Amino acid sequence: MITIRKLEERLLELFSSGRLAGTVHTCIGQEACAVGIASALDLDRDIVFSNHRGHGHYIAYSDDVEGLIAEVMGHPDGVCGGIGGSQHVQLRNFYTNGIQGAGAPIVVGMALAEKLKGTGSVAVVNLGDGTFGEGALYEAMNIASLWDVPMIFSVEHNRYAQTTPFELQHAGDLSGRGEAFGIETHRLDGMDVHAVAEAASGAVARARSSMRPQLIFMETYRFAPHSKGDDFRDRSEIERYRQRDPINLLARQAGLEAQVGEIEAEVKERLDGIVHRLSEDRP
Ligand SMILES: Cc1ncc(C[n+]2csc(CCOP(=O)(O)OP(=O)(O)O)c2C)c(N)n1
Ligand SMILES: [Mg+2]
Repeated sequence: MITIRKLEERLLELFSSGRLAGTVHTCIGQEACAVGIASALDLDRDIVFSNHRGHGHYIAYSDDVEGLIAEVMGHPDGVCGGIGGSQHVQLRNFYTNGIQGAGAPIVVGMALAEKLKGTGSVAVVNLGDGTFGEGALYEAMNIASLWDVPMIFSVEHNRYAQTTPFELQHAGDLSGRGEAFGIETHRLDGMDVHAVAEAASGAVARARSSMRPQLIFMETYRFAPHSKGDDFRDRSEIERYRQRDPINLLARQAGLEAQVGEIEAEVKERLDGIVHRLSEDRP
């Protein structure tokens, strides 16, 4: 989680100094969602299909910090040769797509293919609350449930789509949308990595054994702007959520508060080395 946090902060710095190609959407504040879900997967066979805010999902899946930074810098050592950028990252069974909701029907097909091949794989699609405005998501939920597809709808409810609060976009209860299609739903605190890991491990096991889709609905918050500077949220609201910082929460739970600084320093050294090498070696 600290690696993801520090990587995202570094990407924002690199963006400000004009060293990134394209855009970035950071997941600062949402690290527990990415790490908790990845901890429940069998990374040799399960599939992850991420969205525009996918750096944390990718690092939790691969720990490929260098491949991601290089990719976002447009460097040929990037995981996709520096031509995909932040929103088009692919490695082994990890994919991203920046079009909201596009991953959902694709994952239905991927997970169905795995079911037909008998591999026992489960596929996860990462979604934001704003993406509940996309019709393709409901078509995906319908077929996933109707055809018993072993997949997880992983929802990070950070309360906003860009700067629009969810209450101004959606009528009714977002967390119950999957249940309308008969999809078992797990609601939890997305700031608590243990809660996410526990719910995800149960949901993944159920999807694998019963072939029934599952929905994990995580209440979370993003501390940084949607992308770089576009933020109209109330400062006091951001401050309130910062009190529930998932890294501090985990450090407290684990009694590791004294070690956080040390881990941050190690991560910083790793990032410094990578950025230095990529900057020197720029083609
Ligand atoms: C189909 C489509 N429409 C609009 C956009 C532009 N866009 C990118 S992210 C975003 C908001 C997404 O909100 P949410 O699903 O809540 O995810 P979050 O950014 O909060 O993680 C929008 C409108 C897009 N990428 N795809
Ligand atoms: Mg959102």
